Amino acid sequence: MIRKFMFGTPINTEAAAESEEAAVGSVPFVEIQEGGTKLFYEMDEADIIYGLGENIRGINKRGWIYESRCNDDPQHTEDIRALYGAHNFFVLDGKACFGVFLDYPGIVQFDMGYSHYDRIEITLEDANYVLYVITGENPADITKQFRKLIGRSYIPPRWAFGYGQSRWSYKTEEEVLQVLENHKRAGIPLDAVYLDIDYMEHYKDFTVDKEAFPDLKKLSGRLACEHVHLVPIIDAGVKVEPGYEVYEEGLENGYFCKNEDGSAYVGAAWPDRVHYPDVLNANARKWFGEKYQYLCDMGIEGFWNDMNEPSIFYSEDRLMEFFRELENYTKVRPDMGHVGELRGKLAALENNPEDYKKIWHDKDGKRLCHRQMHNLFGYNMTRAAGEAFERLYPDKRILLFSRSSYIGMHRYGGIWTGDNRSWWSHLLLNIKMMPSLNMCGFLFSGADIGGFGSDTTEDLLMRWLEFGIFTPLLRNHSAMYTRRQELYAFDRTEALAGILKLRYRLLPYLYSEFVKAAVNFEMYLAPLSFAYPKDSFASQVEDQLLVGESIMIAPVYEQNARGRYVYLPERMKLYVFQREQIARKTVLEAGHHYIEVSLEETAIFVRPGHLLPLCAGGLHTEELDWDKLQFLGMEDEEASYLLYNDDGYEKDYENPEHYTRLRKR
Ligand code: MIG
Repeated sequence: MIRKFMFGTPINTEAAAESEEAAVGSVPFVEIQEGGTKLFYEMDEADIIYGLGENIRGINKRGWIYESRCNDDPQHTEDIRALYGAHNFFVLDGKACFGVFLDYPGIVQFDMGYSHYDRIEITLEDANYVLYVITGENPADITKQFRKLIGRSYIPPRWAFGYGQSRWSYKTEEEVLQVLENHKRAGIPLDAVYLDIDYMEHYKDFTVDKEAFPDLKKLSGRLACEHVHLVPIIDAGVKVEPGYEVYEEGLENGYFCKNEDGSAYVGAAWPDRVHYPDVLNANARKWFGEKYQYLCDMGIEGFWNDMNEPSIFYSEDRLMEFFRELENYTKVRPDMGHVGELRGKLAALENNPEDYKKIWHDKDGKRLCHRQMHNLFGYNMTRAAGEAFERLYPDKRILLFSRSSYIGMHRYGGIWTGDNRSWWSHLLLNIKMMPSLNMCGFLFSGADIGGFGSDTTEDLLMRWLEFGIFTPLLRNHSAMYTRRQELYAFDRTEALAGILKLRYRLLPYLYSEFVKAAVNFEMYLAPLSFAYPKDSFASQVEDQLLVGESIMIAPVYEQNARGRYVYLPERMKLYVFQREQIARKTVLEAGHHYIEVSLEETAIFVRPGHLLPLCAGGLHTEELDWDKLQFLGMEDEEASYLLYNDDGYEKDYENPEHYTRLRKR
């Protein structure tokens, strides 16, 4: 059951797709204080907290303080509080079992047992919000109700489930063709090559650098013949440059975010001085979204939206102030204190909370300060594109994912988890974060495989791929100046390619499970406890996941490990794949086991009563043969599988023709 409570005059975020009637009576479970800006709950010793979407730490969120404040922070260390998204939904499971969704676009602190291990303390900046309290049988049931409330998750075209190769940046047409060629030559599956900011002319959105990419349409056509898609990046900031069409149009129509005096707000990002499109304003949103057509006309069918927290490298006032202060330093006798001070001041130039107070939006005819609705920006930038695609290409799915997000955005696009590092701990973080994202509706998601920052190693990339092949978004991306991370940059290219080949063999299952999860408001990647709610050990397992209805995975995420401990809540059949081929299989009883999984191996556990369909594989999603499937599962039992498939672009997901009930022969 969902109960909705309104406090003050909330900003309409459109996070919920269904409009519930506000409930009368008092809020159950949580105690509300300080005029509504503080929420409390006393936890029991064994209570578990699930959810909060994109955040650091575990599946169980208890014991840390998280902040919903969309932030461009590339340091995803254990001690930070905020990442790029704001996902205010969690489920408490223990003595009581309930879900809370705080539909509030301002900044929120979720103290989940940080100040006091037994206490949840939620702090909002003001008391204008909608609170949903959801009760149900267990976390899975509550999550499903929540997902229905917020509406169906975005479903990308089928090719987007293929492998994508990215780098900041492939700077020229030749380089892109080289990437394609290298994949072909080495027999590495490939469905997409990503373009980072350098394809643009001086980082101007909706332009192409003519010298580096003389004919992008021709290039995308050439790639399309090879079943490969080009996926360009779009940044939130529009370059301030007289004569540049997007800038001129935006300025003329008042479509940019403003200062208090009504002039366009100036921030800074890659193009240097930028204006931010006021995507909270419906007209500006329509305008900005339709700009994507410029690239669609060149055959582009996918985009990633970046810098949309929005990121502000510096504001001019603050930088000038800093310069003035620097002059004072010339008059002092220098010491260590000054160095520390200066470092602090320099760091404070970036994404300064005070700057967000100076930005104004024009939402539904009202002028509102950005600070109150900071967490809606990335959501609405991506919504701008999603809505435009819906109008311009109603019959076609287009790939779209964003860095910043808020619940509600999950209907328009997916997310990637931003600037992680080539660290083993970030592989584990990826594993733990996925189910929380799924709970909040972000099914189409994934991390930069191999790690974005820092130098990767072959074994890290291999282990990461062995997990990444189960995440819907499967993209290898790395930062400038880091070690090359393409699969052909290592000694064991064939083994790395083999793991991707396993992904393609699994695609009929993974795609089918993904679409069914979206349509039925289910989890695609789930914690074990969602399927085994009565198993008290299962709820403590943080490094194994269920992928759809048929399988459990237990990735290896430690360097030099040749296996790992695994917990089986019930009897399962273990298949160990060496690259894309089955190397061994065995039935394991419920309980604790140590399993051997060498570097080139991937372990998949098939649940009893379920089947895992497997196709022959291919080098592009277009090449897969969905009619010839092999079934993995227990030999001695009856089982069937409901397979979903479509033409990869159409949107009639409920059409019964897309579903086939398969049985083992
Ligand atoms: O300030 O476009 O998260 O994926 O490669 C960095 C360059 C801007 C951040 C994104 C990353 C991308 C990078 N961008």
